[in-house]
Amino acid sequence: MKTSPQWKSFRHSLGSLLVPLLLAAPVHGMKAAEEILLPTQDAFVRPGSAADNNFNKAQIELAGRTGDVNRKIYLQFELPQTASRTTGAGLRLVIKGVIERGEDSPGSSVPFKVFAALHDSPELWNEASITWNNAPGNSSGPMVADDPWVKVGDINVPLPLTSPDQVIEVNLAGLPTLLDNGKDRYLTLILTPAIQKVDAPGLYFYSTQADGKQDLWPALILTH
Ligand SMILES: [Ca+2]
Repeated sequence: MKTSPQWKSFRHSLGSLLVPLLLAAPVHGMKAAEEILLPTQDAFVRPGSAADNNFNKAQIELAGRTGDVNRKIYLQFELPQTASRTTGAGLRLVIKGVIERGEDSPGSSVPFKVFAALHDSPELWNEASITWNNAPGNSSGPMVADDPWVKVGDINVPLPLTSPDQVIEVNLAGLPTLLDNGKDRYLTLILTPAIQKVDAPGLYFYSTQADGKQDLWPALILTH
């Protein structure tokens, strides 16, 4: 995947975040380069009465609620040849809004986890047909992903949000090892809630269906 146009657009909108990173490299005598990958597929899934429904929408939703309003996110990336040299990784997401908590919930944050696995075919799942019932790695419950997925990072997003279109970046500390050891070309990240409570708050993020808003799409940032 070519990086330049994407990189430029991100630099334009998120320059305040990237510039310090870029400036830091020569100071430390490193030649770190950042590669920004956009998902080739993204969707979310819900259990229960929605378990056979496909949610390939302009937003991807995550929530640690119980029952059929629980939500997991699936993101797929096509990896570049340089992926095996990755030394650091982060998942950038732009929050479009909050799935409000119910009156009975004390929730003041949204903790979630990111699981990763490599695979050799982009057809492992498709954003237009994935459901809770046919999603790979989804037989062990709402807060985990099956083997061979491994947890590579987590985050706890405090509420209320600090700004419209708030940007978060999940440090995927476990991903470089996975990329170094694997040869397969496709990466699927599964985002699961880290809690499960009735009416727990959730988040929804811009997806790649947010037309003309590429700056707001999910992005995997690889440093190598
Ligand atoms: Ca999608």
